Amino acid sequence: MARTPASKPSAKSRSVKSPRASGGETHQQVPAGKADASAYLTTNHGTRVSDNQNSLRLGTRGPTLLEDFILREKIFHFDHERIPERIVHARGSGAHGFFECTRPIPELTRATVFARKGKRTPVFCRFSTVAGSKGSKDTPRDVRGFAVKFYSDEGNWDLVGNNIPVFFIQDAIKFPDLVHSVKPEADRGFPQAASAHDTFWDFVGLMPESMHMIMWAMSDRAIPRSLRMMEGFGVHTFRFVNAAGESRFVKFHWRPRLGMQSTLWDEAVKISGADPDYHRRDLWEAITSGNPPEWDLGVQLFDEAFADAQPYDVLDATKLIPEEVVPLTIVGRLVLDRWPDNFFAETEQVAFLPSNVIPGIDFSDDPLLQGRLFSYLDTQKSRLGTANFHQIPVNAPKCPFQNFQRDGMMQTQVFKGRANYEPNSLAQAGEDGGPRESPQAGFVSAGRVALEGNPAPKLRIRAERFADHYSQARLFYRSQTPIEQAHIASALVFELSKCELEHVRIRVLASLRNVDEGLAGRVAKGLAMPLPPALPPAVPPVDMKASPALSIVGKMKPTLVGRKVGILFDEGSSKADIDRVKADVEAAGGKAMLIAPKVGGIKVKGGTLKADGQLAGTPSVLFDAVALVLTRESAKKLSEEAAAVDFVRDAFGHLKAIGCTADADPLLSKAGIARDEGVTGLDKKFVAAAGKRFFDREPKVRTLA
Ligand code: HDE
Repeated sequence: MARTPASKPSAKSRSVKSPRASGGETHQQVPAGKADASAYLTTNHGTRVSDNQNSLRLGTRGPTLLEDFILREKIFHFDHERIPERIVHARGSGAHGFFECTRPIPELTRATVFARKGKRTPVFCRFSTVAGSKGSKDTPRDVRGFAVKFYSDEGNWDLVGNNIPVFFIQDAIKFPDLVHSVKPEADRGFPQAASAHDTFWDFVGLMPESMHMIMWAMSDRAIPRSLRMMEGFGVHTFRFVNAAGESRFVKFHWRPRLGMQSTLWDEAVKISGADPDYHRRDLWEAITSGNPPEWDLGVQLFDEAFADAQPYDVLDATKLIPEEVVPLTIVGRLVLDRWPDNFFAETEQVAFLPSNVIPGIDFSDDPLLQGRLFSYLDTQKSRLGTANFHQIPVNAPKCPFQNFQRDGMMQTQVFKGRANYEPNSLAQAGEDGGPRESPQAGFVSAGRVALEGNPAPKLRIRAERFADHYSQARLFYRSQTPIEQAHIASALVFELSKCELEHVRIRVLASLRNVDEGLAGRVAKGLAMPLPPALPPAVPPVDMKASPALSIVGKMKPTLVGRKVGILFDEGSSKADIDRVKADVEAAGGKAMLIAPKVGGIKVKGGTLKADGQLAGTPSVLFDAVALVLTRESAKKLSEEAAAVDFVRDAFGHLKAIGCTADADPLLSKAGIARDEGVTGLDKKFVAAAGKRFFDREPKVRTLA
């Protein structure tokens, strides 16, 4: 096993003395004879280091000696600190927590995770964007990964899903094409973390099956306000299998307890400049301040007869089953309450495998899922460098695991005895014979038995029932509120405007006509292009009953819980007003942050006040609502300050509540703000407004398609 430090050294044993040496450099040293062994700086092989500031050289000014094994080991290790980033989902944030079963379902699945009420299973969860590199921003328009590793007592179960319930493609063989098309273009190396470019939309136009997912990706779902305010989905149809071996289809849904919320596009763009780590910081702040985010886990259950009766194929990952047709049963809750100790060791090295299932959970024949069962194991070898990546603590099961696999790079397990094969009869000689298979307790694939006597032919063919590419795209679009439809249309106009190849835009417009004529018309108008003839659909779309659950607006909660309010003040502001707004916000469950032109301490009426953020570096996009506690003089002064004018103009443009008194008028008028119901006083009305977005304001601040 890898050696971990035995115990944390006490602060006392860590005490250092810091003499300065002849070259003026500082040496931090262990006091002679006082410390325990863990206080000493050593090489990776345990040799204590005498000087961590100077390499070994010939004389005082001569060349560095090759003999210096301490220098070489340190630089060698540093040179290899980076590992290949994930090919997709490179940028992510993770957290530990637990899953608690709230409704046992042993009749449906023998997975022990769902065995009894109150049972807790530790988890590690990683959220991610898809297209951007590891160092890219948190708020591009993109799908978000939502991957959960359940460390169950019968092995690890990884539910590796997204925040959108459908996918771009139906067959795994198209995945490299999809990803190549959305990544920075091959010849120029840009754009980073963006789908708004030729090659992506070229691919989309030629792949009508992507159109349902495109509706979701162009909707506000793709610009979430917080990782804590988005839904998650297993996407594929899976199977539950009970102890009697009976199986049912299941789809998994995560529902955020804070409700859903998104940013506006303009806001998301600005946040990426103001705080590229916006979502990571938000998750970190929530967890480290004792407000663990929570989701409910819902399952949709159905059988073969239901599947056969649907006009689409439940094995087609571009389709969903409206929850109005098959309602969700809530079976548990996910709580993320512990930030990782080390980002690299845990969040970067965590390896999710859709092939990680446990008895009680099984795959369906969804061709996308089937391809994923290969891909993830394969990619971990190239990313983590060894077939032993499962031994890294964040990946290792928390239940006992043993088999006859041996050796390989970075083997950390020290196996005893000679049983590395079976069958063996070493036990007869009193030796340990090792573990054995178990037909009763082991994983048995559901439904495989029936196929054995009657193997189906192997074909490279797609089932005809996969052919309807538009009905659900239409369902999604038509289930949105008017403002959400306008956002989808505007997002399409924005993205297609970035496409330089005109024929790419034309084909997408032609495809959109099959989704909704109104939408296609709006996008064409927004591009100032004529509508081309519709693409001939493989199967004519049908109208499905609208599903209000697909819209976000209805799922927003008018609450300050999990939200942040920025309180802008300056010289002469009333401390009493600031304290009151802050207390009101906190009483409503929100977090308040004080913003001022300078952070160190400003004279206000009633004392001196330090700010949490400097105005120029803390724009209003980082808040859900803002309060302006200003005197008329400071409002006048700040109206000459671009950061202050933007602070107010953006809050208004992003449809947020603004609390202020009439003294703030000079700043409001410089920002061109016409008061509406979202602009309140500094009283309780502000707190009530602060949990909302004022969508009615939007047509007044920007033209939507
Ligand atoms: Fe992934 N995907 N994917 N994917 N995916 C990866 O695995 C792949 C798909 C998803 O936080 C990779 O460890 C193929 C659907 C998440 O570490 C890679 C196909 C869904 C994450 C890979 C898909 C996902 C990944 C890259 C088409 C939603 C991040 C690094 C069949 C249900 C997990 C890695 C984390 C990561 C392959 C499609 C979700 C290359 C071949 C559909 C959340 O193996």
